[in-house]
This record gives sequence, C-alpha cells and structure tokens, in this order.
Amino acid sequence: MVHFTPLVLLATAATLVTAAPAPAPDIDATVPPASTGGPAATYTDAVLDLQRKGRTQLDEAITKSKTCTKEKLSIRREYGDLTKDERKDYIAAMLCLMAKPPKLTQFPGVTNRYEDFVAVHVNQTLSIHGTGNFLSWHRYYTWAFEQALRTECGYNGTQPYWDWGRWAKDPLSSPIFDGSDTSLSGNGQKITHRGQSFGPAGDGGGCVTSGPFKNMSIHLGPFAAETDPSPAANPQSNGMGKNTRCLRRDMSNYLTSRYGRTEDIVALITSSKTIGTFQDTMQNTSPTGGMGVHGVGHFTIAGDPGADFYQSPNDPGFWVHHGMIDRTWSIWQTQQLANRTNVIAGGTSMMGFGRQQTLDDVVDLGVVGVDGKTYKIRELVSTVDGPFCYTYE
Ligand SMILES: *[C@@H]1O[C@H](CO)[C@@H](O)[C@H](O)[C@H]1NC(C)=O
Ligand SMILES: *[C@@H]1O[C@H](CO)[C@@H](O)[C@H](O)[C@H]1NC(C)=O
Ligand SMILES: *[C@@H]1O[C@H](CO)[C@@H](O)[C@H](O)[C@H]1NC(C)=O
Ligand SMILES: *[C@@H]1O[C@H](CO)[C@@H](O)[C@H](O)[C@H]1NC(C)=O
Ligand SMILES: [Cu+2]
Repeated sequence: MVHFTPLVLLATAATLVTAAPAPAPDIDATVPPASTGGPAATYTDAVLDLQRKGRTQLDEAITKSKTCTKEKLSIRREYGDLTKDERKDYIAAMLCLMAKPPKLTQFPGVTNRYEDFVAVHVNQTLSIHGTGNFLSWHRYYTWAFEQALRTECGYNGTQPYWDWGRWAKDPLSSPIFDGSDTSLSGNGQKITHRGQSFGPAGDGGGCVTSGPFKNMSIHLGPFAAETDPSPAANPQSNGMGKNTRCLRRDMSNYLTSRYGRTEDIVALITSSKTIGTFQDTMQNTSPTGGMGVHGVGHFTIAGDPGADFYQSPNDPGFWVHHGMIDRTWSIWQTQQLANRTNVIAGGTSMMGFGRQQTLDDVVDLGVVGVDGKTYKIRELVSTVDGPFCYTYE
C-alpha cells in the first residue's frame, strides 16, 4: 500500500480557485424546512423528472432480468423522504456496525466492522477512482454496505441518498446534516483554519459535536494531504496504525450552491453522451463549470476523514453521497438503457499506469464483499440484474 498525495484530484480542485468564485446563484428548488422531518412527498425537480422518464426502460429491463422481479425490487429514497423513525433505524444500524468487531485483524487502526469497509477502500483507492470501474466498484461497495446493515445489524430499510440539488442552498439545514438526532450529525465546531485547495475555509473544521455521531472516533490515516487542519501523523508509515481522533467536518454551502445544484445534475445527465464523458464529468469538471458532483459531495463534508480521498468512507455521510452518485449513474443509464448498460471506458489505474478496463475485470471487496463474492464489472452495470434488484425513488 503506498502513501501519497492524490495530485490528480488536487490539481483539479486547485484550478477551481484560480478563477474568481462565482456568486452563489439563487436556487428556486423548494427546500422543505428541516424541522418538519418526515416525508416531503411533494418535492419534485428536474432530476426526478428524468428519473421518472427512465422508469419505462427500467421496467422493461426488470422483465428481461435473470435475477430481479418487480416483487423483489427494493426502493432507495432520499434521506429527507424517510420518516424520522426510518432515519433512526438507519443511524442505529451504522452505530451497530461500529460496535461490532472487525474481520480484518492485522491493522491496529481497524477497530470495528465499519472500519473494515474503510480499509478496503483505502487499499484499492488508486485503482477505483478515475478508472473504468469507478461507478461499478462503488455501486457494489455501497450495496455491500447496505447488505451489511441489513444482515449484520437487523436493518429493514434501504440505503438512502443525499440529493445534492435538493439541499444545495444550505446542506447544513437539511435533515441529513442539521445536527439533530435524526441526522447524520452536523458540522464540526467552528475553528480558525486555512481553508482548502478549492475554496475558502468552511464554517467548521473542528470536532463534530451534534447528532448521533458526535462521539465517534476515527483511527486510520491520515492518508491524503487535503485535510485541514492536518491531523497528527499515523504511528505506522502505511497509515494503518491506530491514530485515535474525533470525527471532524468543515461544511458549508460553498460548493453545493455553485456546482451541486439540480441544474448541474441535469446538465451532467443530459450532456454526457458516452460513459467516458459521464464518469469523467462527474469526477472532474461539471458541464456548467466548476467542480464535478463527486468532488462536490466529498468536499462539502470535508474535514477529517471527509476530505481524505483514501478514507472518506470513514465519515458516515459517505454512503448517502455515493447513493446519489449511483442514482445519478442509474438515471443516466435509464435515459437510453440499451446503449448505456454494457459500456465501459477508462483505464485500470488513476495514475495512468495499467491498461484499458474491460467488463470482464473483477471487483473484489475482500472482507466486505457480500457473502465473500467477487463480480465481473458486467454483472454490476444494471441495478436490476446480477446481484442487484433496486431502484431509486
Ligand atoms: C488489498 O488489495 C490486495 C490486492 O488487490 C489484496 O490482495 C488484499 O487482500 C487487499 N487487502 C485488504 C485488507 O483488503
Ligand atoms: C423490521 O420490520 C419488522 C416488521 O415490519 C418490525 O417489526 C421491526 O421492528 C423492524 N425492525 C427494525 C430494526 O426496524
Ligand atoms: C459523548 O461524550 C461526552 C463527553 O465524553 C459524554 O458526556 C456524552 O455522554 C457522550 N455521548 C454519547 C451519546 O455517548
Ligand atoms: C442506441 O444508440 C443508437 C445509435 O446512436 C440509436 O439509434 C438508438 O436509438 C439507441 N437506443 C436506445 C434504446 O436509445
Ligand atoms: Cu471512493
């Protein structure tokens, strides 16, 4: 396992600050007040319109599926559309994983089952980002997490997602990050700090002090240099030693209000004609200018480990973000399913080494793989075939 700074992503982020920041645009999406909680059934937007448009093609795919039926289909919903009890179940299941022993026993920094997931991501970071398997790897990974919540922690629900556009104006007042006991905790304490490569310091930077994860400790890393302020070095040079510290966040609306709006998501879906363009646009530069939505979600959470490219899954907000990444891919696919399922572009290494990725390459999640299974990418490209049988609402 190497230990280095992901210059590729940093370079992308750095180019964003050299231009004068655009003023935060007005957002006309209806943002339901967070305090009401519960289903906001009336919420709708242009991304949901595209999702509904794709539903006919998805239904056809279910009919043809070898493994999935309409009866078995599970539905992933936006965090704001879960009831407060459903949010509490999801949170309790994550806390349960954090209280279970790990399967990986060789790393002092892996102290619980949740951290097994983090270690697997750390280990494969350089071959799962900016690569041909980025979308399929994270689809299986997020699904494996959802299955672990269900099979290891009695969770009845599905993996929720964070619709960046819905809360773009102020993610910190969303039910996801408002700091209430039904949120995934709020911002870190406000401290003075230098700011990040892509923009000004956020409104936090210190330890998370509200919500269900306020007492959470993290142990791995740091692995990447974006984290601000920098944590103490890990006792092991590979970052896998035990380096106990608080969960920190540095959230603000800086990125979401500029590059994570509904119109940015729509532009990504409608202007990307090939899988290569779609995955690169999502990870690099948005079609409306500025940061792609993958970075927007990660760097909106920011802090430690949120801004650490290797171990970002150590922040409980990772999974709702990647739920939305997967949903966005799924919506893009269902606009033209026949042409957008068995397609692949990109290489096997984000550093430009390696070779072209193929649909026969294997995704191996090690100790967090569901039933220990590995899958070829071609088995992971449809949400209603292979191991999967879910869609988004
Ligand atoms: C790390 O990746 C290597 C190569 O893919 C694999 O053999 C090893 O088991 C992985 N380690 C963990 C902890 O997942
Ligand atoms: C799971 O669902 C069953 C039946 O719907 C319910 O009785 C039970 O309380 C649920 N468990 C959890 C952890 O939510
Ligand atoms: C969190 O830690 C504080 C200080 O150690 C303690 O007072 C509090 O009870 C803890 N809260 C939870 C939910 O464990
Ligand atoms: C797939 O692409 C071809 C060529 O661009 C097009 O003619 C066809 O309509 C597309 N299929 C679907 C299902 O959209
Ligand atoms: Cu990742």
